[in-house]
Amino acid sequence: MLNDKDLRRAHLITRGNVDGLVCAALFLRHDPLCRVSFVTSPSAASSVLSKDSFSREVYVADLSPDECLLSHCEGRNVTIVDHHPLRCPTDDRAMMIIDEGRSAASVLAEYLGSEDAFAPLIAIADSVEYMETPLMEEMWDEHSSRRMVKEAKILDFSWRANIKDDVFRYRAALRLSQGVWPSEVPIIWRRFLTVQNERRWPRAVSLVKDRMRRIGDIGVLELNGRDSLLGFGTRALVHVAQRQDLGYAALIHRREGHSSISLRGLRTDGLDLGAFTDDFTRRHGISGGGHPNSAGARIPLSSSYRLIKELLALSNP
Ligand SMILES: [Mn+2]
Repeated sequence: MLNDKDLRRAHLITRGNVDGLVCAALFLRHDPLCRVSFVTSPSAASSVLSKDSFSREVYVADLSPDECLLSHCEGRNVTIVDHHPLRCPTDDRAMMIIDEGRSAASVLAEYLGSEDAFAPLIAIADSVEYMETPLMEEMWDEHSSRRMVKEAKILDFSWRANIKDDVFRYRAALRLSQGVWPSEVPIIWRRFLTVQNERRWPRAVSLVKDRMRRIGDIGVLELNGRDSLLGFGTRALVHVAQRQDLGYAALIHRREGHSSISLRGLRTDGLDLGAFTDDFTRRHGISGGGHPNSAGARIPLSSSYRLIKELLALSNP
């Protein structure tokens, strides 16, 4: 007889990139029945959390908690696992497991006590997050850097084939939770081949090279409406800006009614972009925030130039 009661106790809310996919795989290993939601920002996580009144435990991984997210944690059993420095490290509304200098997947793995079989996947998450950890070095030695770089690329390209496809993300994470390599999972391999055969990465990079403007120390790329970087968004912009020795990268995507902004800091001694975005959106709307070297915002269409101007003034004192 079928039991139609929802027996899933835990709900993981995480990002849909490599770090989030590895978090999902680790969590599914730990609790194969868990529910998984993929989101792109802390505010999207808050909205998912506010709609879930059934899960007994909620884990939020790879999303830095803001006031809105914390307000939805009140009175619930929520654990936040992240790897970005926190502006308010203690808050009794949620349990916080925060550690810097490695991927969120690595922090989650330690918390859950993951098996050694997952070490390569965790090292892949560290590398895609640009975190050079001892585990990464160990795995690069053990399995050769050629293999590790290739596996990281396979996983990173696969989800970019269709950035909206969370069913793919769930299936991919479920297969990875068996402790296999990305290249051993047929659905991941096929999506990787699509992105590879369509030459999306080199096309995204050349699009950025054509359209990026240098404003002082900032590489600025403006996109309109349906323009896209073939799934590679800020990754392609950062790649080009870094090679031109710029300090910051700013992606401005004008959509209907607002601009979506992504900012990346490319030097370790740069401005705190999370604090900058937080302050800017407080004054000019609509919402935003993030980490010292990675932040995002939704702002009114008319504020884009002001944002770049302020960033320029602060970064070039
Ligand atoms: Mn991350």
